Amino acid sequence: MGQTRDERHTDLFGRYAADGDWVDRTVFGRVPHTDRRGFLRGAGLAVMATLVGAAIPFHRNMPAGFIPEAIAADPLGIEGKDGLTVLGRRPLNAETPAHLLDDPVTPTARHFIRNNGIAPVEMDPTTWRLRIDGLVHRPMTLSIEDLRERFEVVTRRLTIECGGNGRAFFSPRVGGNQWTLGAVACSEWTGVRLADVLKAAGVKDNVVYTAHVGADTHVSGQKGKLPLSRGVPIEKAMDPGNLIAFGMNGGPLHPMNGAPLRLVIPGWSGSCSQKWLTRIWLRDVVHDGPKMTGSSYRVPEHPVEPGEKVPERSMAIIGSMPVKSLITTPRTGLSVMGRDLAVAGHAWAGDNEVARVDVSIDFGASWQKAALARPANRHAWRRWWAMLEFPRKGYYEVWARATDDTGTSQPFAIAWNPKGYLNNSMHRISVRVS
Ligand SMILES: Nc1nc2c(c(=O)[nH]1)N[C@H]1C(S)=C(S)[C@@H](COP(=O)(O)O)O[C@H]1N2
Ligand SMILES: [Mo]
Repeated sequence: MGQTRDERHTDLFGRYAADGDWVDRTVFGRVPHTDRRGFLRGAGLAVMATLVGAAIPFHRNMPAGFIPEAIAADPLGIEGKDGLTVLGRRPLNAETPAHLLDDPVTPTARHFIRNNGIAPVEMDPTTWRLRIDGLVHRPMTLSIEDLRERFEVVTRRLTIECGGNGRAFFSPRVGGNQWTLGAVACSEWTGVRLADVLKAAGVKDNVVYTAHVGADTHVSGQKGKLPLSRGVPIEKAMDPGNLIAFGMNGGPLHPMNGAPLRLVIPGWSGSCSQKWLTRIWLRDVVHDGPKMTGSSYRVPEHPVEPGEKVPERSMAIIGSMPVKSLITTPRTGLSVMGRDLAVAGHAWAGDNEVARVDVSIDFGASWQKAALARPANRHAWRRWWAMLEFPRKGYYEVWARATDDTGTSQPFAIAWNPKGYLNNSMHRISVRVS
């Protein structure tokens, strides 16, 4: 078992993602079922030396479980990803700093990673199978080749935002990954429409919900236990904007973004977009898989006091994500000479359309309308930009506020909720003018 993994995962982080226990055992000689770690040894020492780029003369002095600075200082260390900030390694979660999200189409290297479990080891597109079953007239098992041949292949720019993006700004603090701004991306996805596949399978009249299954495994290592299995109401599933995707930005999907096959359900919480997709089954009840029940991806039906305990029965499942924007140029903390500054970013609005974006340099006392590019297609984020003029030297903040086509704007302050979802409060950056 260790042998094949050895060959496949050439770096420590790839191995950690695939099998952290194996790494602990091999690199640090951890004593199973205890927290005690042994010493760097044999194969582990060789791996470590490769990673730091040289032999380690004093390796005997390294404390047990020790991660060398050269590795610790590496932001992610995963091939094909660049500039991401790591929030957790097991499961692996990493977000993108706002100023690195400036491209209209998010490069694969900059697409955030949100894993609830451990990515599968096997991601071979030639042997991958997708099962469509449950309440359908014609259950199907499809290869990626079948999908390409039997259905129209389309390419669309689709925004994916994690329901917990912005959680770090809640007060009082709530548990979970402390996402700041960067659990959002708009890559160009290629695949077939989920609706076309479901129509081919023949959705029965009594279907109310989809249920999505992926090939990732639970962090506990328990066999058959899914880390996450979410679904959407059948009406949302039949929206032609949803894709079963096998292509990302003109290439294959990145292993951490669900290779070789995933759902992209734009407009709704990223959790609906199952990665490493192996099965979609149709149900006559609201799906009750892991992360569908309890307080997961649910918010209070009525506003609550910050810190309040909210009973589960007063929590509703999150649907469309709220209107939001980012300032991606310039990065925060900039010092500028001269009085003019170009600012730009993106805006998106779940299943709604972005209607306008405004910017302020005087803490919201007055607003200036930003220019807004057309979206490439529905559910793509829209580029906005503005030219600012500062009246005199000093400290400024640039605030951006998007408004959707229902007239709803981003709030200044956040409506607190127990799990820290849907934080769409305005993004602001600081600028010093000299
Ligand atoms: N199989 C599987 N699919 C998954 C997840 C997961 O943990 N396992 N995480 C979901 C969540 S919560 C989000 S926000 C998106 C993130 O997609 P990304 O990691 O490609 O950015 O994937 C979703 N799909
Ligand atoms: Mo998420």
